[in-house]
Amino acid sequence: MSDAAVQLKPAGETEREMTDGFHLIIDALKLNGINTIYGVPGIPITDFGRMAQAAGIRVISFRHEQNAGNAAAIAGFLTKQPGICLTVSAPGFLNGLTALANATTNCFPMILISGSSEREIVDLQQGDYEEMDQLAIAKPLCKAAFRVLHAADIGIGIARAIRAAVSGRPGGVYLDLPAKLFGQVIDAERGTKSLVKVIDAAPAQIPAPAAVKRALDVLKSAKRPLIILGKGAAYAQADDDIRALVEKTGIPFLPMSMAKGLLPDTHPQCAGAARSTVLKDSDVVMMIGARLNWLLSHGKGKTWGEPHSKKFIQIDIEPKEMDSNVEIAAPVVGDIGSCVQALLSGIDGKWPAAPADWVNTVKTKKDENIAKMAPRLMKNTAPMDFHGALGALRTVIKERPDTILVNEGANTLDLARGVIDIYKPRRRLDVGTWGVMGIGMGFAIAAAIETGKPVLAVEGDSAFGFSGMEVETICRYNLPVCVVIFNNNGIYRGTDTNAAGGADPATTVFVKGSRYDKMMEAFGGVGVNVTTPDELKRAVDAALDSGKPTLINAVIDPAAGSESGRIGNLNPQSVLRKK
Ligand SMILES: Cc1ncc(C[n+]2csc(CCOP(=O)(O)OP(=O)(O)O)c2C)c(N)n1
Ligand SMILES: [Mg+2]
Repeated sequence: MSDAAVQLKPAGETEREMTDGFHLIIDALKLNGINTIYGVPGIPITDFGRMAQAAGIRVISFRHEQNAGNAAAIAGFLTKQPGICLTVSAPGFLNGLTALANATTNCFPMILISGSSEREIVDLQQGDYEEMDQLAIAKPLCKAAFRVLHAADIGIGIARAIRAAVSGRPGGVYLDLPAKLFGQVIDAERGTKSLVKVIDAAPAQIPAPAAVKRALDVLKSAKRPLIILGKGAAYAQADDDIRALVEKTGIPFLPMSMAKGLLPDTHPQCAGAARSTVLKDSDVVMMIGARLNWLLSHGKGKTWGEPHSKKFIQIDIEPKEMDSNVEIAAPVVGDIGSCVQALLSGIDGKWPAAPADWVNTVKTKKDENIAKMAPRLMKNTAPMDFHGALGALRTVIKERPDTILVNEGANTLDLARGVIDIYKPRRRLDVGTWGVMGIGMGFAIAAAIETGKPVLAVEGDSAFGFSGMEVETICRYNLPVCVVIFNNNGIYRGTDTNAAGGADPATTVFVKGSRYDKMMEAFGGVGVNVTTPDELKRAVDAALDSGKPTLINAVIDPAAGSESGRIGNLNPQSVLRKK
């Protein structure tokens, strides 16, 4: 008998134990091991949040649903269980929807659960409170969308949502729960029986032996092989096997942003610092959980050297990913853990060592680039430039490799990605496939909650603004999060001027000399203003030692950044631009 059941005594009937939608949803989530909800309260889900908390689920209340949604999404990435975001109807739902779409794009398993208004009124468009046909709107933006109308279907509805989120290629799922459902009463025994425990939510998908053999043959034939690790590889939690595959083959590897740390960036085979060389000059490229999208220049063009000069091996759970941009010579379709295991079993003592001339070429280039960068990272000037400040943070992470780094911005993102070495899997969380601003505080909060590890969020001043109010949430839950704001007075730079010469500032600049640290102090956290790399390092060390919510305003030279960081080439140009 469910402890959540309520006692009702309908007139003229013998006493029956009853339950309702509120309790069944909670029971269904708990039955499936879901113990955290990220959300914002309001009609019709306020009481649900209270009851979930009372029932032992951790309910983390945010200041804006997009941040709660981003938290849920990254919780999904870190745990391989769907992260849950809970919102109110129409506007709350829409606020959460950006995060749901972003989760789907990045293949993070997440379920957006939104309360919704009266179906009968919504469907006749009679103007209900927060009226919106949410299911129809969510559908094209996520992997699957479901609505539950009857309390007896809650078990199945939640089971479908969980399975859709984590099986195959993970993604976002929308679950629509109309207000009326929460209060619907049914017999408790029937309710309990209706719940579904999802067995093997993400079944292994074993690659075909012929596909594995084809891949090994192509790999063996390579003269200049390269392995690219994507965030799918980080998600898979097949860390030991991936490392073994890379090390047994001796092939240089290039980690995509969120795959950094699967093997340490300081690993002798890491080609991160020789990126352009390995992309251009390799002849066989094996991608593990990485897609040939814009982040890899679609697998063609100048970045990739001579046209048709390469053979691609691609490991992905989604068959449709193959040939998405260029021909894939050896597609291996299956879950990454199973695929890597299968490849490993074909790599025996007779496997040829990676060609020495290629390995040496990559090493020479990499050493050259690292040496070029080194002096820039040691500059201890005020105001700081990006490299000087990042040099300090690079040492922090080297000394504290367990820390989870969250990172967003333009220059702040692109330069930190290159400068800060990551040593362990899933310790770098960032803007992902879309390069979206606003993930910062949501990711930082969920990272702290899901892992219990210290979090360092390195934020452009613009990037931070998208989720900045959540510093109150960080203080409220007393999370070990240290936010560092690279304050260069604006987007890309703080030096632009209004070409019309009027009183309005330029479109990319902010209030000069802002003190973001005072925001943290407003909520009882620690705020620090720093102007040199030494001060920055001391302040971050103190924050991570104390575990206290801290925000460090790091004053960066407003002229130091470049337009759009490293991707300025994507800006369209007016041919009519006046001098
Ligand atoms: C949701 C969203 N809106 C707008 C953008 C465009 N955008 C890209 S980077 C950026 C902010 C860059 O400024 P900042 O975070 O201060 O980084 P900086 O280059 O100054 O270090 C913006 C607004 C985006 N990527 N995502
Ligand atoms: Mg900035």
